[in-house]
Amino acid sequence: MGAPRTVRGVSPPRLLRHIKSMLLLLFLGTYTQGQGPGATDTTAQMSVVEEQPPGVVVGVLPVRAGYNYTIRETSTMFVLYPGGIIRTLIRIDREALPRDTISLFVGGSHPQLAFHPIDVSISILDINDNNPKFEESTNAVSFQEDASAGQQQLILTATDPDKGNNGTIAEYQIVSGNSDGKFNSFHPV
Ligand SMILES: [Ca+2]
Ligand SMILES: [Ca+2]
Repeated sequence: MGAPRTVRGVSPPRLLRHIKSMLLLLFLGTYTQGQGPGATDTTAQMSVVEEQPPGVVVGVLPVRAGYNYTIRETSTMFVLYPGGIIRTLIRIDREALPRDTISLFVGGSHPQLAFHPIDVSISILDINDNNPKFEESTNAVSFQEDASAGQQQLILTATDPDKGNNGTIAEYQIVSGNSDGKFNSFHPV
């Protein structure tokens, strides 16, 4: 057995301290990248619940003093107020949008300092504002007159454009025309 292994003449206890120092530097470097002004003030994530009246505050951008900010492409849904305040311009219907998240590019200009871009991502949050609908208003099924109990016929399922639980159909009910109780409905799992 030879002497304990060393790296570039660094003995094991020193090597351990060396590794610890490197890890600490790596951690601080990563932390600074994630938290520093260079990373956080050029992006902004916010959200707003759909179907609210126009003028609702969506969020506040990380603006810099002395800058003048504008939304670079005209937005039909959001407006930027002094101080970096973003408000809705219209009542937003999530179901009418091609996607749930809207991206805005906001630019800040300053007479002396560098351009300050901010990528803004706004999530439109769902409310349960739609009822399930059948694609066809009528759905014809037929049973033999002498059919035994328990015979089944499928009807087309309904759809609900809301998201997640808001758009999940838990059960179907026969609401009229079954006064003598000859039929029953159930939702196949
Ligand atoms: Ca719904
Ligand atoms: Ca909805």
